[in-house]
Amino acid sequence: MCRSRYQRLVCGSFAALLLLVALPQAQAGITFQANYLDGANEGFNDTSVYGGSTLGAVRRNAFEFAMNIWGSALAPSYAGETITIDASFDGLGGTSTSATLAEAGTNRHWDLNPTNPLLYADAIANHNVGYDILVGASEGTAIFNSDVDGSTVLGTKTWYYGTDNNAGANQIDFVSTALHEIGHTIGFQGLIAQDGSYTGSITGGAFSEYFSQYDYFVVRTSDQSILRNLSQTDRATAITNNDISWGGAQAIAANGGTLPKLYAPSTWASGSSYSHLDETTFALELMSPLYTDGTTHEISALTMGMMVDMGWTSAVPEPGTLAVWSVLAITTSLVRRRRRD
Ligand SMILES: [Ca+2]
Ligand SMILES: [Ca+2]
Ligand SMILES: [Ca+2]
Ligand SMILES: [Zn+2]
Repeated sequence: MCRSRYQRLVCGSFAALLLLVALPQAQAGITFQANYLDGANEGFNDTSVYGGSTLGAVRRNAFEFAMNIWGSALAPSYAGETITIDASFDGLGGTSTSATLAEAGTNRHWDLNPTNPLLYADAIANHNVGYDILVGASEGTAIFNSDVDGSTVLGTKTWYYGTDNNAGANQIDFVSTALHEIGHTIGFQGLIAQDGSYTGSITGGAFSEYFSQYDYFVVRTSDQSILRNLSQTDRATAITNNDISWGGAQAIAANGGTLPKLYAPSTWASGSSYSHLDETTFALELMSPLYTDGTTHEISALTMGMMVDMGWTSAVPEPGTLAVWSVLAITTSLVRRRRRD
């Protein structure tokens, strides 16, 4: 059933998905491109000799390989649909046994319907409306930890920049990490805080708090209440009590009819809790919070189901709604992926 405007969009996206299945050659995919922010001779521009190439070139090749996997997996809603990611390598620190591998997120959210406190990550907003809302502005940011390649952080472990998913025992697969972070940049990211409040806000907006297209689908596992409809206190309890799951129809179907469990350890982990699949249940899933040896380069049906639930491949809305968008005046925090040995 399609009742609200939002649900109509989801139904439209399902029709588009069926078309994609029937006519795969007709879909060109979405173009992902990187805007490398590193300085001369560091990060993605590092000129150190690496194999027969340079370290920077090898890093760029691996990141672009990951972007192309996402680009092929998503169907465009308009000609030339492009997602630009600000990408860099920076020292994010860590210890010999634990480190943030990378962090990423959308660069902004958009309010597509002022009568509803629902915000869309930039890339999904573009996809929904059928054009680039803010031309010239990158949609997301991904920062990778350059310290991993040093001898202190995670000891002798280093990044593996090959694209063949063949990282050695002492290596961390960069492509799978990049795939994970790109997922965050295109909307796999909630706006809830540890205290159960939503951090989205709009200057002059009609609502006191706003939630994202990700928050829209989170439910309390124990009674399947929609999380955003609970009191702030009850939300705070659920997100630190292993009691949240994904309530979107496409992902549930991809998970065999069971609501996919989300990561909600008893101790709130900023950047990890809530905005990932549950680590214990889904250790090898792309969007689990911890890097696990054996992670693949596959965007699973479960992950794609969550993306479709959130609006990817949805149809372009009616032109009559185009005049009402407003800019969200918040800076979005970044979501992290960690390594723990
Ligand atoms: Ca840098
Ligand atoms: Ca843009
Ligand atoms: Ca290291
Ligand atoms: Zn993550």
